[in-house]
Amino acid sequence: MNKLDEQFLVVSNRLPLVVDQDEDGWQIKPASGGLVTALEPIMSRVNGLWIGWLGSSEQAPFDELFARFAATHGYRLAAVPLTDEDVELYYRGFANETLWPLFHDLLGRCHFDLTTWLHYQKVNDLFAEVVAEQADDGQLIWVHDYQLALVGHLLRQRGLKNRLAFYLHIPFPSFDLLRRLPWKKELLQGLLSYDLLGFQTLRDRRNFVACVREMFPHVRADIRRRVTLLDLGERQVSVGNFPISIDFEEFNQGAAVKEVEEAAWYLHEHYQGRQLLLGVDRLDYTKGIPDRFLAFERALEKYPELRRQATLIQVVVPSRTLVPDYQNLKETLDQIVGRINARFNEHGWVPIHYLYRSLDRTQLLAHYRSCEIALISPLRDGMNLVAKEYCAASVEEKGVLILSEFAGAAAQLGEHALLVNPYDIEGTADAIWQAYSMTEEERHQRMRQLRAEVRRNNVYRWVEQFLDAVQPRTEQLYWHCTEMRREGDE
Ligand code: GDG
Repeated sequence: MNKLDEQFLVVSNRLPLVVDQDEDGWQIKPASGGLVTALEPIMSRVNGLWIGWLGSSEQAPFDELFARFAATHGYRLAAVPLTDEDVELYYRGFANETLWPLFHDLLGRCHFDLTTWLHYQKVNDLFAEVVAEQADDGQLIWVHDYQLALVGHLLRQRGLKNRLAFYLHIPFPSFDLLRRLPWKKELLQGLLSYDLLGFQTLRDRRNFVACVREMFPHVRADIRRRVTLLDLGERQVSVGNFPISIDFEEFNQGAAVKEVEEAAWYLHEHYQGRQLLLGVDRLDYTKGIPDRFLAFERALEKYPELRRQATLIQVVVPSRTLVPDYQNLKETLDQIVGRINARFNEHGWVPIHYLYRSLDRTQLLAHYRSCEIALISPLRDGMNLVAKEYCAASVEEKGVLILSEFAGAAAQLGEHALLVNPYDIEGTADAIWQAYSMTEEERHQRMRQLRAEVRRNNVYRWVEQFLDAVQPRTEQLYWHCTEMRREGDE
């Protein structure tokens, strides 16, 4: 294999795959999800390697499955073995009960526990060991997300000289929040071992730079450039914001196929000409689902015209089901939906249709295409790809996007969406009414602009911009990205 074809190594907590067994034996396929959608096309073009945890301890014949995967998908996989204890302390513990709530500004949900922090370091070290075994000189190593902040530092400790890049998919908090973390210094030092750090928004990037300046006053920051340069004396670190996106055409064309059109038509028939509001989220307290239900309830109270004329379809995809906070959230949602539906239900109209499961792709696209309003109101979100997917699939250009000002996506889509503060139940209720009563002309005009934005700043541009900021530049990777982006633009 051509050496140049192998110059990309991606590391993420989970490997992007689903393994299961049917009557034909073991099957392996790529998982769905933002990061996979974003990176798979470039990985297969440059024959990359993806390293991560298998996500379960199933005893599948992984050597054979990985070989089959590489042959069909054009890139290789390598697994980091984690024990149940690792998963409990590193993943469920420090990553999801400390960093996740802290970085989403939800301090009250944070647990600060020395045992989980020590285990976080141990598992990051395990990842670094596997990466060090697999990496070739000259390869760009791109580590993803908050579970693996220390991997770069641990690779440097092993003497690796490769270019190291890191991308944070979730927000980065202000110093006022980060200072609560007992191990903030170690965490920041870990991040400063990368050569390039990428954040979703300008606000995240500024928060990071401000935290570094507070904790390490000797670090000089040149903030005049498109990418901030942090001068640590012996070396420099680039810090940029690169908003992640989607493959616009995949959703645009996918939503236009006959099967989806029929499913969309059927969906509307079922709801008898009402306007449909749509929420699609993983079960997560950051997504603001209870507040959204309360805002919808308030809208029904305040604007009685909505009764029998509007239905909220809320899809909640089960997630982190073993973490107590998530189990409690599930119960809260069941209760609120039950209460609101019992209060308003009349003549066969049920205000909230709550689905606690994921939709298959055809159904997801049909929901995006046919729902008149998307109600996307996270309390805090790194980006929120559902907002972009909704616009890309809105092929009739009649959808209205209601979007939280605390979603990263608001920085790009805020001008033509209806922005809401999800903590403001009254304001969100008013936005629901505004969306419901919006003229067709205004809907078209706003949605056209939203779609143009997502089409232009698609996922290929995200990868291209990120790789463009890696110094020295990885010419071949960059070339592939530019090609892919051009094809996407056409
Ligand atoms: C993290 C950050 C950041 C959802 N329901 C179904 C379904 N989905 C797919 C969507 C979308 C993905 O899941 C969710 O992506 P989000 O961006 O909304 O949220 P997180 O999972 O929290 O992702 C986030 C992201 O990383 C990328 O950087 O934007 O802020 O938290 O792609 O389509 N897919 C199917 N059925 C469903 O029912 N098939």
